Amino acid sequence: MTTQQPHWHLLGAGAIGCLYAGHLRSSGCDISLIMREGTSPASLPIITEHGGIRSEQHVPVVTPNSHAPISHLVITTKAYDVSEAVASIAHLLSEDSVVVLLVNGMGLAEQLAADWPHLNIFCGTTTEGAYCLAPQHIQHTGRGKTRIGKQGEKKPPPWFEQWSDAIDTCLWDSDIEAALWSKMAINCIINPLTALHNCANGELSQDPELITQVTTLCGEVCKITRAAGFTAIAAALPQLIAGVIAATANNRSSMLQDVENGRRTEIDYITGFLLQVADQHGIDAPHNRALLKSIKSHQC
Ligand code: KPL
Repeated sequence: MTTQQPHWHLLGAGAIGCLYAGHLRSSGCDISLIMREGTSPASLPIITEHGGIRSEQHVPVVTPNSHAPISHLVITTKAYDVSEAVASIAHLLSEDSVVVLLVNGMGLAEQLAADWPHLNIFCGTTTEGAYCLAPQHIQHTGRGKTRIGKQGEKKPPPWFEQWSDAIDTCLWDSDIEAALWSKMAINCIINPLTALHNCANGELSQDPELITQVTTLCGEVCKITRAAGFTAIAAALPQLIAGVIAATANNRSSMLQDVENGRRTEIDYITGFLLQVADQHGIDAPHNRALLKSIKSHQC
């Protein structure tokens, strides 16, 4: 007996969203993009450029006014758009709809679960690199790892096989909270510093003033990480940060790109979340607090 493959819907057709939609579609998965009301084409081409090779996948489009129920949803919006985006399609979700939240920062799964307790929420994090050349036209800059998991679930659900077949390195992570924390800790240091100093990630290990700032911020993040119970991550954080800076030396961080394009940043879900945890543990983190303030004063 063959089990029926789920139909996925994707909310948030930015660079990472298009990367997943293109990969899932090209491996034969049934997937539709959820676009704003008024989007007229019944399908859109997703163009991916990678290593000089261009591929194109036509993906069906639906809008929040459509009546198609959503059983499996991937969310790749900006962190601050998640609540409103889910609210716009909440009438299409059912009792046990699966939601895969692949969004920067932390705290969103808890917020979603509080607003829509019936959803079956999984979280993910990725080190895939991509940016938009034009709407639904992306440059895939670097292959990375995607980790998906759900707190307390050791084994992946049946649908995960589709993902591991479609996405180059897609792993089930039975400790997804640690993976999300580790990514957030890295983003707390690299993203605001590169956004404020308008530099590529690699500058953070070249410029003496920036090297000092990385060390100071890292000290505060380590303390909070340890207090939050992620002791192994706290111990490895300085090497982890140095490794990511080296591996992504030519990248312009997502926060720098947001600032350059006049978009709101995701700082509230990165440094903002870290500082909430610091407050819960009575830890002072003046350098991260100052960075949060500077980034917020830069954004419209
Ligand atoms: O995740 C990133 C981001 O830019 O958001 C890093 C790892 C810092 C790579 O640029």
